[in-house]
Amino acid sequence: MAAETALTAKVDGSAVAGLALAAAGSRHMFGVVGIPVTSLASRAAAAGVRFLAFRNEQSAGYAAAAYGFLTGTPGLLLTVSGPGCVHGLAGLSHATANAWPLLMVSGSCAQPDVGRGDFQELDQIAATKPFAKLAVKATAIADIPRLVFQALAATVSGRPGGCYLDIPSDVLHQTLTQSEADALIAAAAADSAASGYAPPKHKSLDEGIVKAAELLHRAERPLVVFGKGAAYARAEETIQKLVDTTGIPFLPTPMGKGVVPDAHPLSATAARSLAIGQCDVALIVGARLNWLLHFGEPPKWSKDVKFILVDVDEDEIELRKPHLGLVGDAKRVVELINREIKDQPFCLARSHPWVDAITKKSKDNVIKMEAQLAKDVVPFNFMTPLRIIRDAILAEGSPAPIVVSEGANTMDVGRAVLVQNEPRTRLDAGTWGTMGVGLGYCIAAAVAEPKRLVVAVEGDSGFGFSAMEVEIVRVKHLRRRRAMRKAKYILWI
Ligand SMILES: Cc1ncc(C[n+]2csc(CCOP(=O)(O)OP(=O)(O)O)c2C)c(N)n1
Repeated sequence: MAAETALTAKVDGSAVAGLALAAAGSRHMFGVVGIPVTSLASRAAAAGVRFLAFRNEQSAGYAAAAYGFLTGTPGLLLTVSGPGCVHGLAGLSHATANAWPLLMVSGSCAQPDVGRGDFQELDQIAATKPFAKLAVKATAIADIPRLVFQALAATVSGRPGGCYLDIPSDVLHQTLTQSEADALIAAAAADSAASGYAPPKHKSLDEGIVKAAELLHRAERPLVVFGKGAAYARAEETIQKLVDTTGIPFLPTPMGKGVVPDAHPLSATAARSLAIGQCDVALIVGARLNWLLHFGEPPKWSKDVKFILVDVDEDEIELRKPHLGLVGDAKRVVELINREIKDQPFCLARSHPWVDAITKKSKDNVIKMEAQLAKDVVPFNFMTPLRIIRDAILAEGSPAPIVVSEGANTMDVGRAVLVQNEPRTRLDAGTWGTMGVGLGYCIAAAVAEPKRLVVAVEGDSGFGFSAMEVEIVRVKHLRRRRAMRKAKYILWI
């Protein structure tokens, strides 16, 4: 009798959304509540999705974006309608620019009141569309489960990015029975398992893999470059194997740092200009040939360099027109290259002129930088505090702390000085150079990687964009005593 009552009990749209998010595997949601989504947040929390309440949707969005990168699962952002949605656009667009999976869920005004000047009324589909891979609206309660699963799947399919789900307030208040809700959620989960998360089908890679291995083998000055796409794809073991077996020097982009340890002897980070200026074949894995890599063009790169571009998105290959394009998941493609090389192994000796040139240049540059770092300059320049922070981070050992970095000089100098020996341990302003990401990133890192210490190294302007969220880091959602005990160093730059 009790079970029957439970199944015939009515649940509203907020509860159905919370249950669907939980059923799809979501564990955390970042956002700001208010009309009409307060109940959605509490229903989701009751279903097992922890809600992290922020001061501003902008920071909550940056947190959701970083969470997507760190966990490889969609970060959730919840906002109210109108201005809340507009604030959320910062996180939605940042996620899409960085190719990180994020689902923004916003309440919106009641459908019958559209066009009548309702409270916080906005055409939120039109507002979010330019920044989202998919922007959909639930027009009735029965739509919610299917759209939750569809939008979550879209965030991670192909090139990851931001998606948007709009739930009008009348839909949040509609009801159906618990058993109807359960059936809709089960059907949406089954549909998604059948189609949603399946990797996109690409042309056969066989020919391309043989060509890639040949190009690397025949190159006089090969280079492996990897970015945060490789970090997102968990390609660390396969890329390190490639570097170790072939002896090819490597260069990470800022958030690719740590995919192969910075301390590895074949790191070309300290000889970046030489490496990209003189390499004749560059294997680019999970990194775009955008401004961060000087568009792959002279004068930074040689005009004759042959790019082998590995990207999950065919459009990226079309855009860059590399010598050889390989469409696929970074980890899988590099695994195939490793397998091909295993049949015809080659390894550049440390005495190879190219490796030797990079190693020498790196050593010279490191010696120069260490001489600068050794000086205790007071009042602080950028080098002295960053050396103190670097040494403190290295002293933590493994699991390595996650470094959150923003600012102009702070971030640039920090990139050179701070060492990443484990993947996904650097979070910075990213592809868009976005200031304001810092505190949201810290909160995301603390919940996504609870065993790692989080170290924020920020310029005062960057910090000021989201400083108030520090209250959430320290008081609301981390166990205070643990957080305080772990805060061994607080340095202001
Ligand atoms: C959203 C956004 N607004 C503005 C900027 C422009 N901008 C670039 S760096 C910077 C401030 C850097 O200063 P600070 O954080 O103090 O770092 P420092 O240069 O002192 O290391 C600003 C405002 C930006 N990159 N992003």
